[in-house]
Amino acid sequence: MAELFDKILIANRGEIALRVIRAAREMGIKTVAVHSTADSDAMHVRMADEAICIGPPSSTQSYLSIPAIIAACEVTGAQAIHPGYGFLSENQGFVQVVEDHGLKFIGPSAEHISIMGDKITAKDTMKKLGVPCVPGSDGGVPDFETAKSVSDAMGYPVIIKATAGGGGRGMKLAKTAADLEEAFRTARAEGKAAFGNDEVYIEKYLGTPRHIEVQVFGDGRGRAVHLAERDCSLQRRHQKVFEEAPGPAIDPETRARIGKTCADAVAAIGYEGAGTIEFLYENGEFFFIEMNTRLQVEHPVTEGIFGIDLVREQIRVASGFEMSFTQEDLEVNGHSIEVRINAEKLPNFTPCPGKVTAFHAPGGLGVRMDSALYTGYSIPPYYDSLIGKLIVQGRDRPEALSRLKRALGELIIDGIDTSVPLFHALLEEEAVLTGDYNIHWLEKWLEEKFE
Ligand code: MV4
Repeated sequence: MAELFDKILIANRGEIALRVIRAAREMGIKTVAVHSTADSDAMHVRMADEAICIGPPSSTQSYLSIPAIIAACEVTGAQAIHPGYGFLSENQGFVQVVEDHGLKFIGPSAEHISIMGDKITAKDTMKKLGVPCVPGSDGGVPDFETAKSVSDAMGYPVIIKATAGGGGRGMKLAKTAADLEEAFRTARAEGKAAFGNDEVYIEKYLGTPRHIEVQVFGDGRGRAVHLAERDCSLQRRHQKVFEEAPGPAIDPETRARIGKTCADAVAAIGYEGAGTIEFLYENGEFFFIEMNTRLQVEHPVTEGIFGIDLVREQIRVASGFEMSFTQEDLEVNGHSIEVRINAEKLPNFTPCPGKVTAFHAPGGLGVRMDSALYTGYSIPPYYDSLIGKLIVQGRDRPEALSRLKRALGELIIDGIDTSVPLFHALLEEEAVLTGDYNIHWLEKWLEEKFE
């Protein structure tokens, strides 16, 4: 008989730490926060049942310190660790250490993290599981001669990607054969310098795709479901700014088909917990690019359209329970949109930490504000600039959009600059109102608007 943990430790900070504490509390599970000396006054420290200081401000010496986090579990008697996103959430070495100490990592196995962390292995695995992939080299490309013959045969443009990269790091575009040598050599050099791995692979470059990602969830024992897709095409420098579910370009039949493909794939490998399968979507076709083996920042839009608590399910399966629903129970309801609120000054998105002199979260029907801000809080300069996520839910996309505009109008964050003005401006744009955008739309718009 499975039994829930009585105490879990959250190896993260900010809004995602609160997000995990909330799920745990509803399940009757006690929570331990960890924090750096810069975060003594942070909301996650106040909200958790217990808090432990694990080091100085620098992430490497605190939120990324494996020994400090393991010691905090031992001191408090926490039985499991939720990593949130970022920090140690996709670190297979950490998962191994956690397991070696008889603790449970709330997330997938070290092996699954490792398979998906290497982008060539990930693609090869997905291809064998019947997931449609971007055409390209089969595996790594060892030298320029191979790069040339693969690319010439496929046709240009092509993109060279570092196998240890991902999320836009270590990619080089070759528009024509003349650009190939330079792109190949720099991709390798950057892979070597950034990740200590110079292995690269080649893909056909897709010109104007959308970024569509399918949410999957597995119980670690061969059962898995999909929870439809999110369209996260509105990005700047590989940072998402506006995400929605379901995808405005995806019809129910397409959703069911790609969703089943993804669910079957993760079921086949015995995947545990939440995962995201990322695709480029162009001319009605999906092309796998990467899989993220963590809960993502934008998971609330999926929770919105299904009315399901993904963190609760993560904790359930980690403690050996079944998921609380099956695929048949899952039905898309309405439309959900998230905007990421960053402590940044436009037009250059310069990080802008400092004291929040007033904070008021919007409310009302269909409004969710996930944020660790409070009036009087000083945002430290050491961490990510995400300070909140405003998520709205409507019966359909137009209702979600008007609700978003209304909620943004209610939001008060005084004392610092934020990305809120960007969203007021975006909500005046025809392409945003119709959902007719691709991965390049936002950067082009910013260039024209601010340049
Ligand atoms: C691509 C691509 C076009 N063709 N691959 C960027 C992040 C990483 N996850 C994959 N990325 C891309 N891969 C092929 N074969 C264009 C991008 C890309 C992109 C993808 C998703 C969202 C925003 C993007 C912005 C620029 C480039």
